[in-house]
Amino acid sequence: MPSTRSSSAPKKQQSGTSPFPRLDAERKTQVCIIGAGPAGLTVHQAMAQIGVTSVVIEARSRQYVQNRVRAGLVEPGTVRILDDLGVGQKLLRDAACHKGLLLQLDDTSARVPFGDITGEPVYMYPQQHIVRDLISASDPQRILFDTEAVNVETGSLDAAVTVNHAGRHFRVKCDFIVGADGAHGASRRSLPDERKKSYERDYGIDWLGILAETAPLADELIYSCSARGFALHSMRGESQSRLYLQVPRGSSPSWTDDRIWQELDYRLSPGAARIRRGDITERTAVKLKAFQLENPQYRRLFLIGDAAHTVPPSAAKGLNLAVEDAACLAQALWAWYQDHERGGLDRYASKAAQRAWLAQMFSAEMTRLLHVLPGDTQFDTKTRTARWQRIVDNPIALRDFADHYVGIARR
Ligand code: RFL
Ligand code: PHB
Repeated sequence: MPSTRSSSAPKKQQSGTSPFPRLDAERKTQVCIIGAGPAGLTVHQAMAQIGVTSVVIEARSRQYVQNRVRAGLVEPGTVRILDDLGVGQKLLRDAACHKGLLLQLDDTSARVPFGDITGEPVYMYPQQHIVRDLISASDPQRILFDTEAVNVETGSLDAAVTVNHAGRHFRVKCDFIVGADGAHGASRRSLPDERKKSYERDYGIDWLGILAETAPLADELIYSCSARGFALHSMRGESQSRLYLQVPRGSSPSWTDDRIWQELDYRLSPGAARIRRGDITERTAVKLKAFQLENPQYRRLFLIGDAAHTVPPSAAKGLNLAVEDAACLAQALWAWYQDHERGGLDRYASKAAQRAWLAQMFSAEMTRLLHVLPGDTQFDTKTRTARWQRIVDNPIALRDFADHYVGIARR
């Protein structure tokens, strides 16, 4: 990010680009962002700081996006980006700082002191709080909630997004479109067939995640692989636990609360005491899949975050990549608006893809290391054990694991 708070002589906002006092006219903005998730809102905040007009189009309500339970683990690089944008204060005040994790395989466990190894901690702070912080920092008129992008057009000189607000359609003309609308959004769909080339891996299992009103049973995360599969112990503050179980594809609805607690006890023991049960206030089912577009740019459309790549949540990289993409694109847009320098925009796609592939690689490794996958044989069990032992015993392997976990391997 071009230290956006102090950037010299940014271009002033163009006149006549006020946000949409009436929704039925054709409107203009410099950058039209689709999606008010962490990726889109980070670009929006960065644009506001350099005096470039942007508008965010969000299909869901403000209430919905501010309460959507998802990520919790935030890398130090992400914290720095948010802090540079002036939205890191609450995170730095409220987040728990973690310097280690427990890796457990069957009945053996080892602590990975990634904080001591890398000099960097990770932060536990709910994704929906990052979303709230970013929304609170922006001009409310410039985020159009309950408004869906239905058509994305991009030429080589200009671009436009057609949106639907309460059944009325209108068109937003812009210089650039940022497709930050997640894995199922309109921007990925709008790519011409010849630009849709992508790479995928489906691990054939799901995660069932719960948020429970019970104190975490340890101060640090526990990643555990038992003969019956994976479990993760995480937390949201001092009185809520965030717990995940590997479950067969599509089976989440059939898991009763009682069965979830029993299975968590089994898979998280013996490295941890039994979990005190509490009310389950939220359940999430996630398919363990990876996806990446070959090229996240088409003319004046730039895809960022989950729209460009989704990673399985095993290594907690999705939110962090989303914010990183946003910062990288914001810097390129800044150079363009400042000096008409287009090198950054031209390089965005390959830089973002390269970083995302490193996160894909580590997420795939964590997924293999910690899950019993369909079709696994005793051979896979043995190689998993060998890999686990190598990370635990070998300082170079441990260092590499720690570098990827805290995100410095992508810098
Ligand atoms: P988002 O957050 O999905 O936001 C996209 C937004 O676009 C809107 N939208 C549209 N708006 C207008 N018009 C349309 N046509 C639209 N179509 C969609 C949507 O309503 C939405 O508001 O994408 P973004 O910003 O790229 O952010 C990505 C992250 O949300 C995601 O990668 C992370 O949550 C992944 N993830 C984790 N990442 C981490 O870095 N650390 C973690 O600890 C972590 N844990 C997780 C996770 C994801 C999980 N699930 C549920 C998939 C844990 C879980 C369980
Ligand atoms: C979470 O707290 O939601 C979380 C933490 C670590 C992961 C995935 C999810 O690897």
